[in-house]
Amino acid sequence: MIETIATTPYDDQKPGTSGLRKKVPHFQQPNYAANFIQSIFDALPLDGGETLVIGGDGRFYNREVILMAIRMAAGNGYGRVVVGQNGILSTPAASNLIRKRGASGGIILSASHNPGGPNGDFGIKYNAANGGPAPERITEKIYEASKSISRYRVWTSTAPDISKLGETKLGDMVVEVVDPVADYAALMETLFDFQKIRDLIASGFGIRFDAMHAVTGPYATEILVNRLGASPDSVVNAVPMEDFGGGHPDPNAVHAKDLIDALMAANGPDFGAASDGDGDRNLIVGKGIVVSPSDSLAVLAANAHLAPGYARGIAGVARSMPTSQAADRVAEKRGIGIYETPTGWKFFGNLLDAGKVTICGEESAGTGSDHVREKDGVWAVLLWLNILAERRESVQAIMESHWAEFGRNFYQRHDYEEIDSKAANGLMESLRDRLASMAGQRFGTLVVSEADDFSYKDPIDGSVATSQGVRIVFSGGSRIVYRLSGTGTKGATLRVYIERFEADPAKHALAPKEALNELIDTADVIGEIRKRTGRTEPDVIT
Ligand code: G16
Repeated sequence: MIETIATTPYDDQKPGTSGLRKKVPHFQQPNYAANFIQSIFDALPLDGGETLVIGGDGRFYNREVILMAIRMAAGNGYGRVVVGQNGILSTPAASNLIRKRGASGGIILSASHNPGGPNGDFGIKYNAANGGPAPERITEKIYEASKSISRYRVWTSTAPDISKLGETKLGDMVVEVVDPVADYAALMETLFDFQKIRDLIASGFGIRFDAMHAVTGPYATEILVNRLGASPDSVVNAVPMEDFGGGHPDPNAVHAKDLIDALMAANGPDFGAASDGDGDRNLIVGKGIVVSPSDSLAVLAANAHLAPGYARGIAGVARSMPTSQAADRVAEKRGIGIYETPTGWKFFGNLLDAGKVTICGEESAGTGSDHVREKDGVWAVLLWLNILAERRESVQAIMESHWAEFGRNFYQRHDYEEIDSKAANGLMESLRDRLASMAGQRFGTLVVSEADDFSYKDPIDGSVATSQGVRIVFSGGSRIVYRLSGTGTKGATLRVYIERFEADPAKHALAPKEALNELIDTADVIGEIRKRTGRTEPDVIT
């Protein structure tokens, strides 16, 4: 029986860069999650009988909300839900299932790389029928619905056991519990030369994949160990845990330090990688070298044709605005399209659907292709392995020859976390106020050539996104970009992105910090970061 439960709205359910993210206790307020899920359903044109994919990254509170979402799907007329066993689905695997099953959409429970546990973070996002994050016109509708919600609909009886594979019914709706890995692993086999990668690994090429006690453990174990022959101990922290083992599942230099240390050791493995809470981000490390996400995008774009799934070449590349312009250099040389979008995977969806681009990437450790409509951590690892298996060179050698061919875009992102929101907004406002007078100003040897607040007009549907980050460009093409994160759950996070192009191969071996020295100092002068936030150092540098 469908029950209609009275509720009252919350005023803070505006989705951010990637869905609604809050602390777990915030989500545990009465009806908080149910309100948001009903707002999703209310925002959609549902005819009844549709298929909905449901899954999450296994973090604390995942199971409760999944069971609720199943009952609410039945209460709102869905014909079928496809749920990952035990509620587990990585974000790219969910995207794949939505597409493969012709679902009208999917609900993915994750706060991505943010920590989990009873006092950690939780999140809900909706992905549309193309498998990609809902575009802003839908997230706006969801937010509007959440502001006036007065009831939600739920099927009275409890949801079926989601630990058992197979189909059951809840009212008229079929609940299908699926193996979270099977369809995804099958898709990977269509894109990459598994035999070549198996040969590489069998030749003694050592790998280490750090699943950070998050969702990719089962995916990496099945693909790298069972199908590609890596030794079982090459996948570490492989068991997903509700609190990620107390860690922070963000594959960066701070939180994946163990992995990086292992790869810096003289007798360490040849290739290291890590993924995040929900499996869409990736970190690539070679023996003695950490590959920056922007460089990784450029290398994958330049070499994708070495993998069978991309043998015919790629149509184009898209990157988020703050991502370094290394990929642009590949696109220019290869004569393919290059697109610059705001931060957020949702902005790539239209370009991928229209066939304008094949590969997309972001500085925030996300790369992916048109095989799904999300960034995909394990995919990036497999494409790297396929390239390494073809080229039989070290990661270091591949990076050096890439820079020699295309030049090197030195790059760093500086994060100032949990700063006072007022101070952060003041800093951004002050920058915006000064934009018009910025061109021509000199800072040391740097002269500003242009300065703006990035806005984007989607070339496919004409939608416009404004205030997407302040760009200060200097003559010669160096850049400083300032923006506030849209995924934090406490205070504000200021991100400062710093980039300089170097054509001279004799200078490519410099450490990024050295190469970017003057720009780093200038970022503080122009942004008045110390003065306005009281911070003298960033919390994280990636
Ligand atoms: C999300 C989005 C990404 C975005 C990232 C960082 O990643 O999906 O597209 O680049 O947030 O956003 P921000 O700089 O606003 O924090 P994820 O992995 O958290 O879903």
